[in-house]
Amino acid sequence: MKKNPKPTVGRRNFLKGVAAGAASLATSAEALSAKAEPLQPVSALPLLPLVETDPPPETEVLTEGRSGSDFMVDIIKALNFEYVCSVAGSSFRGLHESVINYGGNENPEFLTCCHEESSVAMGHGYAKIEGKPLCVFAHGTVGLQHAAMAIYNAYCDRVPVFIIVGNVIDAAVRDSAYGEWPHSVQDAAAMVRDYTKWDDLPISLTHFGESAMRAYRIAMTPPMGPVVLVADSELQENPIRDGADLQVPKLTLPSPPQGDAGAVAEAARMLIQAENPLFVVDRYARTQAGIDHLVELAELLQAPVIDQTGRMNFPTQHPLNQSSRRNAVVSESDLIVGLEATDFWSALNSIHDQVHRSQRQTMKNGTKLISITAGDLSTKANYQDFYRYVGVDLAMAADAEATLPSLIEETKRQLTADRKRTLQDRGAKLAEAHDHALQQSRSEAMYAWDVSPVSTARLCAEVWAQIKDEDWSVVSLLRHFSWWPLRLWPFEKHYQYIGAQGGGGVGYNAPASVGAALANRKHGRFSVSFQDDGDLLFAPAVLWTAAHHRIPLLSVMHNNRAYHEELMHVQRMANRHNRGVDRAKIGTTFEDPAMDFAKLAQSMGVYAEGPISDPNELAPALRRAIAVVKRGEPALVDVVTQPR
Ligand SMILES: Cc1ncc(C[n+]2csc(CCOP(=O)(O)OP(=O)(O)O)c2C)c(N)n1
Ligand SMILES: [Mg+2]
Repeated sequence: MKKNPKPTVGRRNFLKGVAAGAASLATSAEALSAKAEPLQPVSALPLLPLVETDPPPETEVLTEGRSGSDFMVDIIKALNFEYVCSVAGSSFRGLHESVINYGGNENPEFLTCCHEESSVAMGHGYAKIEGKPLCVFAHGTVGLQHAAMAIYNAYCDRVPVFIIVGNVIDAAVRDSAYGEWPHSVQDAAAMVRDYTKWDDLPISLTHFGESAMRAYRIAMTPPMGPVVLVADSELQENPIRDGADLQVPKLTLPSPPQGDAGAVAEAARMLIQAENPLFVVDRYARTQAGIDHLVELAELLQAPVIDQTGRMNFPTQHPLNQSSRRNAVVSESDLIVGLEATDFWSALNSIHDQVHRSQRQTMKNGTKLISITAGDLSTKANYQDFYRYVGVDLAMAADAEATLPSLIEETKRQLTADRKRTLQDRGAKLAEAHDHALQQSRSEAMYAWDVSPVSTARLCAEVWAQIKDEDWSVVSLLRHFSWWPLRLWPFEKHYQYIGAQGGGGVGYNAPASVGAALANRKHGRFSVSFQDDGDLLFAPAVLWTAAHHRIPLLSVMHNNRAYHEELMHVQRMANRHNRGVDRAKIGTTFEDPAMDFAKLAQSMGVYAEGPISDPNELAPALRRAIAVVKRGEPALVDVVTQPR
């Protein structure tokens, strides 16, 4: 560890210099009025006159060698973060400077964000592709307040984000000139504690190092989630004490929890004996191996899979994928296995949203249920993202992806040749039903093919025609887009879809798609996002971040000029009261004036075209935008669309 160099300017000499400057100011002021010479630049002017008094005994130290924040960067580097996403904030100015200078602005590289919600949502999207968190720096109060919704989304989605917030904890050193009083907080993480997995406030550098390693482990152990570390500004900015013995602690990630051997054997027995077993999966697969294992198990049993699409879990065009036939397969099943099925209940029931909400159980009475989920290992009380309680017959508090290999082994061990033969029949029927559903989706996609504004299915097909030969990755939500890509395209690889936002917070899609595209960049993948208009309006400046950092991403606007989901809710209420639906537009649409998203994007340095309402203009516009993305930049095509 380097020693701190001695201060180069003593306070007494410094004040002498000030006095000499004052004398020359008097002279030059006289000269100025006599000769009317041009004004000097401000930087050339000496300081204002000061009366020399006895200097205080201590010296004013102006420079130092290493500060605490340099050690914090050693820790951050040891954690292998590629990026820090951040809106600058003085409570972490020490860390900011250390990342870009001491750390050389490489691993991590500082990415300039324009909203803390975007910083965190970029981390959310990035982690879903890369399988690990990126780092976010935020101001401890106002920054974290802005970040809160995105943290909530990541928490509900069980996605790791590593957040460091600055804070001036010692009231005796706060400088009100920089707003440090309103920007300081007794317990910074308190406001997000209900929806983070862990937080800490280290009070020494050794404590910081250990807490950072602990935070990373906790964030990365299923169920994963965001963590917050508070970096006190004094700890960042004070010099590292001479002789301080600072070590970077070792990090080993724990292997994810697997289902107990007895429970796995029992599950295999139940799966083999069932007449019609079914898998329901939601936040199951993190890796390609997760997808491949589910394919292997489903094929072994010739059992259908319903994908609730929280992740890319199962190939969309695999014959056993029965997601579009949910009610039919659920009602036929006598055993249903939930794999990280966060909202298992709604796969087994349906709700009708009428004056009196009604529910209907879809599954047969007597159907047996198994759940394998790491969700059982961590639940909090306040926020209700744990969904309706389901009384299962066998529950494994374990990570489903990590448990599948042993479940496959056990199933193979118990499966007799006789039983295997009978399963083939089941598979053939399911393949036929899958094929039928796919044909139906294709024919539904043809409705209103030529209509203007453009139908969502047509837009989906036009994009497919242009990107199908790329190594593509869909980095957006698809729910508002009638799920068309999942219904029509062959998704097979784990990075081809990133699922939804977890907590349902709008404003996620634009930054998460930039974060996912950032992760895809080094793999040379082509990232495409179907971007809702209302979502982009929350924090559109993430487009500038994409342009500035050369993040290749094709954003195709699903511009229905509305918060259409909310419009439908207001229509539902108007229907309920028999008052007609025409006024439901009030407060839910963006029509007068219509927004120009191409201009918005262009103003931030993003290549953009549109608004396009004629479907025949799509192909050439998409081709031009794709060429831009392929040279390493973001591009946006604004398409005015049908509502859904
Ligand atoms: C932060 C936040 N505010 C409000 C809502 C309520 N909300 C749910 S969907 C929606 C509409 C979003 O509009 P857009 O992204 O354009 O999608 P569309 O429904 O038009 O397809 C809104 C406002 C929310 N989910 N999150
Ligand atoms: Mg919209």
